[in-house]
Amino acid sequence: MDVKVKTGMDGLGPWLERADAMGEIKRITAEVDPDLEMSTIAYMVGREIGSPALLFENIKGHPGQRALFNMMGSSYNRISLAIREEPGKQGIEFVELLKEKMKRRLPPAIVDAKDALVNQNIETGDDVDITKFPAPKMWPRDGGRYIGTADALITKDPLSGRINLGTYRNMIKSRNEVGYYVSPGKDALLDRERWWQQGKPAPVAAVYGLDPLLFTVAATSVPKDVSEYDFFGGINGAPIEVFESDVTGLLLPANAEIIVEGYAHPNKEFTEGPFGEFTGYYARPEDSAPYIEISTVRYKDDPILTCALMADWPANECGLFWAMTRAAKIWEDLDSLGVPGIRGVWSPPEAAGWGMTVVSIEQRFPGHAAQVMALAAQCVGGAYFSKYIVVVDHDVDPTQLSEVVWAMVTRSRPSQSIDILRETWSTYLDPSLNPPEIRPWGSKCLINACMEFRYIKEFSPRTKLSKPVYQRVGERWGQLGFKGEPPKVKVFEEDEPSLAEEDGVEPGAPM
Ligand SMILES: Cc1cc2nc3c(=O)[nH]c(=O)nc-3n(C[C@H](O)[C@H](O)[C@H](O)COP(=O)(O)O)c2cc1C
Ligand SMILES: [Mn+2]
Repeated sequence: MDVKVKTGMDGLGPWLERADAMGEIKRITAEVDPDLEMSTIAYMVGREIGSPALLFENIKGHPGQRALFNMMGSSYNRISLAIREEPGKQGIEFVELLKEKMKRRLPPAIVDAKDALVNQNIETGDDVDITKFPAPKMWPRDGGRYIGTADALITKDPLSGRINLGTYRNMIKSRNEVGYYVSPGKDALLDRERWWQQGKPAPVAAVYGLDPLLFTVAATSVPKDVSEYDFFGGINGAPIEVFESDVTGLLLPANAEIIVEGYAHPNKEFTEGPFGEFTGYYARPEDSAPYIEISTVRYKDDPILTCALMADWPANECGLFWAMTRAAKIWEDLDSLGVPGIRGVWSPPEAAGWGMTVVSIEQRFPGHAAQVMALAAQCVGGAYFSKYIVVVDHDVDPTQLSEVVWAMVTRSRPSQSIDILRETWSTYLDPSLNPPEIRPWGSKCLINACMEFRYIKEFSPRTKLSKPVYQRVGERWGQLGFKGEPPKVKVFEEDEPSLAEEDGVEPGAPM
């Protein structure tokens, strides 16, 4: 097909160029086997925080094809580029910035299909062969090759027309069939069921090489009636370019690397999995899953397949970016509910990205901490999978697990401070839910690790440094015989916060 190439502002290319210029991309030109070898290298490199993205350029059995692993990994630099920011921010500052960006929504811009980069190559019918792409087998006990990991599955709600993007694992079934596993409650499943209820096959597309921002929004829980395309536009600051497919009618990203498209039929399933998951386990035994009968494959010239290894932290590619967007979305949810006093939200990447939420607050009124932990546990951004929700005071840095644990053991009383929520939204992928028949129902532990508000005035004062003395010592740090910068300290005696704000309530005052 003769394509008039329009240079996409979005897509993997512009990001890759910038990350490359920053020295964040490591090219591997030696021959590597897609069968366990790419993933083993990714795991080994991923053990180091901040390790580079890996572009495999010489893949056994797939001459001329390329695969990108550890796209964002545990690197703030590459995640910053993905959200269209200069590197520099991390921790709570980063989450707060992303939260503000998430508040904006911009619908996609529809471009002509012939201008779409991804339409440089279009294959249909007997020409469809997805096995030519270098899909990896990630873990020794995986049930097959997973072409879709750092991907976005595109579906549509037949009633509202809302286009959904979600990241789902896609295992190759054959040259023109690919499975997709969806946990209960996810939008791709709800969309599929609506088509099937109407007795129609469900239109599905899957993007296998994509802008890391598209991957990010596809992997984040956003409201079910809002398209992830709108979130992309908001964070990007400009709409994503899409075209309307003449095959399924779905809106597809114009600047994607690879897109497959077709229909999933009711009652057509195959044995999918097992798959080494984000929890660090082969969590769901092999079971049946629907698949897409692929009628059309589109790809850019020299496409790059994006892949995400799922593993224990820090080699878990669902670690840092997932934690950042999840924390930002929870914070945005709390803001939109009008909950005051939120100083920071964190989702420790160590906790399989989604296992734990920490919120730091400035306590303002009786019941404030309990309100925050209940809402953080069940809001749109926070409800899925998470097991431990901890609320801490604002003198505790939620990004520092050592400080969080210290607050838990010094400020919470297990007999008073812990609530359990039962029968919550979880997944077949949680290895702790046994016997497996109880899946996908989970439970959540809410821990109030704040100083008890009722006694906050009498609460044993925390030992804090005197600021003038700290500064004096800092100035003499070298003279005292120490090397380097003096350690940073954030909490001082002088900074004792005012507990009664204008619109707050005096602690202990009757309501
Ligand atoms: C690399 C990666 C792989 C994922 N694989 C799956 C999967 O196979 N099944 C699933 O239900 N969720 C999976 N998820 C989580 C979903 O992408 C996530 O819950 C998303 O918010 C779903 O969006 P949706 O409900 O809008 O479709 C994965 C996430 C990542 C980052
Ligand atoms: Mn969705």
